[in-house]
Amino acid sequence: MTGAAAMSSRAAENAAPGIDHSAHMDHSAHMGHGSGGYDSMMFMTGHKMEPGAIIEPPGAPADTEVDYKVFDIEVRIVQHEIIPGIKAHMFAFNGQVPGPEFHVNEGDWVKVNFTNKTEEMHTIHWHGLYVPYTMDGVPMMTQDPVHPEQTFVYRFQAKPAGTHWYHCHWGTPLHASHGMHGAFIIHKKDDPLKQKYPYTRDYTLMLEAWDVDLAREEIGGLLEGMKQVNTLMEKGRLDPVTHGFFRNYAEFVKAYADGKYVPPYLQGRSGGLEFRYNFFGINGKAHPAVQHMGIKQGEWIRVRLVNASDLSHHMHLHGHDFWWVAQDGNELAQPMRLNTIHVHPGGTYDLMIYGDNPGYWAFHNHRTTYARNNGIYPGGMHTGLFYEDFTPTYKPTITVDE
Ligand SMILES: [Cu+2]
Repeated sequence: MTGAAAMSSRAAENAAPGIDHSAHMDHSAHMGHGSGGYDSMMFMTGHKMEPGAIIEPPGAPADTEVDYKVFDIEVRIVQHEIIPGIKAHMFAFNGQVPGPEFHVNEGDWVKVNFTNKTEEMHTIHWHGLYVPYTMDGVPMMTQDPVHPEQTFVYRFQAKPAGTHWYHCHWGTPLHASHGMHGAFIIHKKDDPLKQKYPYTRDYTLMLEAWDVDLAREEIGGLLEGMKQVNTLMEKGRLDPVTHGFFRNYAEFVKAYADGKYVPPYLQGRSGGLEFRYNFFGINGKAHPAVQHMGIKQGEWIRVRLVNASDLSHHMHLHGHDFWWVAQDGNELAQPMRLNTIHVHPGGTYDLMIYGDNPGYWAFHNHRTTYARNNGIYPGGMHTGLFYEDFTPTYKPTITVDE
């Protein structure tokens, strides 16, 4: 009953004039759509198309009430070089892949002016953060997508502490993996992890997978499609039913029953966005272009793994064990000593490594399919742990980069 009541007040707020929502409210309560899903779609109600619009959702303090740390972030399409010879089309935050890494302190107030410099729609979802729901970045559920040349202002308090990330939540399978991801690190005051493992360096490794062929074709196609939709919307000629924009679940069901709308999953497209990932990487690069991690004998380093792909990875360190100390930003009650860790899609994993075995050591995905470039091994998700105060007794004939 609580869910149904909450839904009905929100549905009333979002209802277009003259639309009676009472019928579907009842239906939704029974069908389990009461507290989310299509019922909170806001697309066609109060939705702003104008380029240049600054969208300030409710739910967070104003500039005068708290002291915000302000960040400006924009998305545009770039040709990003993964390794020499391979440039891929990507949606890039501030022109870089991955996006800028945020470092804030627990409890800081954060304001992010997010500007869309592409012809596509986007949002930002703050993965793992306790933001107000109006700032959560899920299109059709908590906000309208951010249209071309618009700015959406995200405001929230940085919590909880730990390793988190952010990504686009519009067209997530393509957008989030193909550029729109970055780390969001919230530092804890007197971090207990730093006291237990007195690390002096802190590395973030965003784990990535790309289908560079699909990205090229699909981004081109999306931009064409979006241009058509934008033009129709501007002229007031967009037919919401044909284009699949509904205010609620009941409208969707009715349009389908009336034969006016054929959902994409029933259309001729077989498989839709079917990714055949052919490049894998760390921090925007594939081996051998991936940067190595430095360490010295007797030094602790912290390594934050963030899986920004929708694949599972199995990261293995040579010559050492590491201590797995946190997952999804939260310190583990019982750290685990491992040399291979299973990294779930979307998850973050914090490792501590102690330098006690000087040498050059691989740290790579042990699912070797993902340690290839276009099928050729070695490549992909592979980096190195390189001792800096180390005189090698043997150097292979190929270069070992310092
Ligand atoms: Cu996007």
